Amino acid sequence: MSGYYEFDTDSAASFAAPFLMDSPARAVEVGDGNLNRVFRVLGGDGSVVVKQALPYLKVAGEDWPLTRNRSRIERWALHEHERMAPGLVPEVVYFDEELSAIVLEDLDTYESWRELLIAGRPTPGVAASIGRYSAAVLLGTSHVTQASEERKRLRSQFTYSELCLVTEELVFTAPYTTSTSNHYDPGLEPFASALRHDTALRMAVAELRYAFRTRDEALIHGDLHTGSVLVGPDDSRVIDLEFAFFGPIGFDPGILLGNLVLSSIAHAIQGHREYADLVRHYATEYWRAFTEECRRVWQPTEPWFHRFLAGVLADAGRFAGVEMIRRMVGLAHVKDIDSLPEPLRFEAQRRVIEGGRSLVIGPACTTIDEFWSRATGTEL
Ligand code: SR1
Ligand code: MG
Repeated sequence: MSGYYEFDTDSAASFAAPFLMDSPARAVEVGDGNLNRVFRVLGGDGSVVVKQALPYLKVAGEDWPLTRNRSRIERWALHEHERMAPGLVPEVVYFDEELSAIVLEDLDTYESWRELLIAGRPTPGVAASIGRYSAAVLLGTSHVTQASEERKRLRSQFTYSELCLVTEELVFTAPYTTSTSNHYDPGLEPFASALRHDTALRMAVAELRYAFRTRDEALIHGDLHTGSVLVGPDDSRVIDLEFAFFGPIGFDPGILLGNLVLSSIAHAIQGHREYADLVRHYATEYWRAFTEECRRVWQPTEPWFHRFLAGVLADAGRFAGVEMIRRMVGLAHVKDIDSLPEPLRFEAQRRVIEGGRSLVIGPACTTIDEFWSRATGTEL
């Protein structure tokens, strides 16, 4: 019989008390995520975070049941990514398999990168640090650098999970159908309908879905949007690794770059020209740090290197495109755009869909500048 029960603030506090020097502990629920319950548990002299997987998709309600396997996947992925990119993910204090609960260090002085970007605050160094994280974990778990025995072991540990199916549905399928999980402003219906009737686009998206399913190139984060990055006073951390699996290397850079595009378009539409350009600079910094870190771990004389990177950018551009589109018409939206007042919101949504489509069906992006120009519909 399973000893699983859903935490409330009292049970989360009792569960975490042994990890705090000074009991008694008290808990507050802090998560507003789509999949889990997250509590901050405070003792007299310190605090920890408790993240518990629920047996259903929180955002969709109990009608969308899920196993709690993602908790174990996240715990394993935190371990592997910490090995590849030390100090760039939160420290795991304890894992309880039966309760599907991870106790993590409390990053209470950190803020969500998405929220900082929405507020128009400069975030120096963050993009470069996440670019290095991406290169370290993606190359580090790929055939490029990982010994084949170890990779074989990891490959059997991380299978194509239930959350991969959620991504398939929410990113690659539902936005191009009349799925009831989609939602958008009524004014966007002509654009949503155009997506459903765009054969060239649907074919290209189906090809990307196939790549997502079949190209087991590296242990990717699987959901690397700007809300999955916490920014601290001295460093940044990548969180929420439950979507991790062996997938295409270009997926994580694509999701991150796509979300930076959303932020930049939201600012540009509000007339925040300088900040929109700063976000563009962050995208360039992310890509530069990614490529520099790849170069560092790659044999300098390897002739294939440039072509490899060109392939990653080509994939990233297309994955960014589907991410942008699904955030406009699918189930999970982003605050960057949804918080805009009308008519700015409509104009932003229209531009995002157009940019996303251009990335997905157009030729492969060959430079980060070309990516940005196509994604935002601005001059090269
Ligand atoms: C129901 S889960 C919705 C979205 O939240 C996660 O962060 C992923 O992006 C997923 O697609
Ligand atoms: Mg997430």
